[in-house]
Amino acid sequence: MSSVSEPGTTFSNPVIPGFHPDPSICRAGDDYYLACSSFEYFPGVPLFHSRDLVHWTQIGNALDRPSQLRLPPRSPSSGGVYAPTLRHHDGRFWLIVTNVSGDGNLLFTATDPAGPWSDPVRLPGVHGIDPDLAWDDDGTCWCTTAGVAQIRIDTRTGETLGERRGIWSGTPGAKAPEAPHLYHIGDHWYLLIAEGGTERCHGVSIARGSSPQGPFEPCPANPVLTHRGTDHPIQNTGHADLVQGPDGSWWMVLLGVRPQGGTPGWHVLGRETFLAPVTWSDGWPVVGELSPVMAEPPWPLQPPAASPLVRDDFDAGELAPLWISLRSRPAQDCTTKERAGWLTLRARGQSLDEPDVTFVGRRQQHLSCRARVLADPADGRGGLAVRLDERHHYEIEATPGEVRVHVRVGPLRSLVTSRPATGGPVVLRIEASASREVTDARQGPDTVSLGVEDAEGTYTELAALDGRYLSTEVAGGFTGRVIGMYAAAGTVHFDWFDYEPLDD
Ligand code: 6LW
Repeated sequence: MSSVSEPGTTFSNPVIPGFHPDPSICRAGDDYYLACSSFEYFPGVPLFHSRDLVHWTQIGNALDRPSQLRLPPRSPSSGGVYAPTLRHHDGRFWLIVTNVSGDGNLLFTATDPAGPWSDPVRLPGVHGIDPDLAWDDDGTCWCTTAGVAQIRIDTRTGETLGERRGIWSGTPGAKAPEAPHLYHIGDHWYLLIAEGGTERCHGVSIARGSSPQGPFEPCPANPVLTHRGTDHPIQNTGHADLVQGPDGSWWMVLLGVRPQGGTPGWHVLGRETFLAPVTWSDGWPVVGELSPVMAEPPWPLQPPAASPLVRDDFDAGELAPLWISLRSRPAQDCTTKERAGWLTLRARGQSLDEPDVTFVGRRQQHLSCRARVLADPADGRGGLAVRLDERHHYEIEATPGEVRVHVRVGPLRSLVTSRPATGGPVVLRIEASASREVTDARQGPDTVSLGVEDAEGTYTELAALDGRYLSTEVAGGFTGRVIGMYAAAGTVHFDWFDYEPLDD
């Protein structure tokens, strides 16, 4: 039973911090569910549950087996699984996504969003990304994709029915109409889209018509939401989805970023999920304030009973859903069954420069945080890393005789430092500390410290590195930092993993 807070306080945006982009939300009675894109990571499509739209708990990952998610070993970072749409219809949950590195558009269903989800219904006739699902009153299912184009589909067979038609090209002059979502609200069919691209020009626009096929009349106030520019604490706002709150009011989930280091700054946590209120005027949505601190909605909030654990001691048998790997997770490479209470990783690649190295990590969700592991390199080589992709990562690595810090930034790879080790288990630490104050970027308000702890817990820093090189502005792509454990030779065992926020 979760606690209930008094109305009249505030909540913090993002409601799902860390790399959780392209949110899609649905309501089933008093419960809300939300899905995000996941790109090269496996399992894919994290699923969250909430009762108040503010507090979200991850309940699983929709695509948790190879028959659902095939990511070729050499598929590019920020490839893989693009934006989902999650809907509740006809007593079931429906999820449609695009695997741009494999099977294209795929449709899944579940009776319980925590899983298991079905194997995919392939949609070879649906072209484009950002697929949406909407059902007409007669049960016809319309699949709308970026562009914005639409086609009818048979949800049982994946067959397309009829022709693919362009239904709206967005605001004249605005690029990349994408992330379409269709809603039947009152007498209108509303078509919500993102446009301007997912960077600093991102925005949300809407049009309406009397049929799901259009024609659609654009809202005179488009874009109904944008933070275009570089002077807002939340930027790149777009890729939204609408939902009604418990009291019938309307709300929008969307992606945004929180740059640091001045203007235009850089962001390291990826595109995060934010919540904004929506009212209606003349049959058009009006998006309310979107800021880091928000007046709470007019219903009691229900924070989860237990705050997220700092320590995962791998005693639970199955890995928690927040743990993600690169492209696949073969049981022989990643198991908690070999050494009771330990996570054993068996190397699959030679370094984090390789796209399918054995890696188990979690999204960095706080600008300032501390990650620690007790690693036993046994006969191998591995450790603790913070990565954006194969070309942008920092790691502290243990072997039986040495601890070393490696960095990879674009074309540059370097062994920063090393020191002898006595062998056996060693506590490795990565500490990210950044400030949101607008400071001179040359002061490097974003430092990543890597080091070791002795038996008494005394920390020895081996390297303090500039964190801006692990930002999306440097690396590009659609993800954000992930901090995790890896094995790059032989077998490495991990007794526990601590993740501790050091900011609010
Ligand atoms: C997503 C699309 C987009 O599918 O980026 O920039 C893709 N826009 O809406 C990945 O997030």
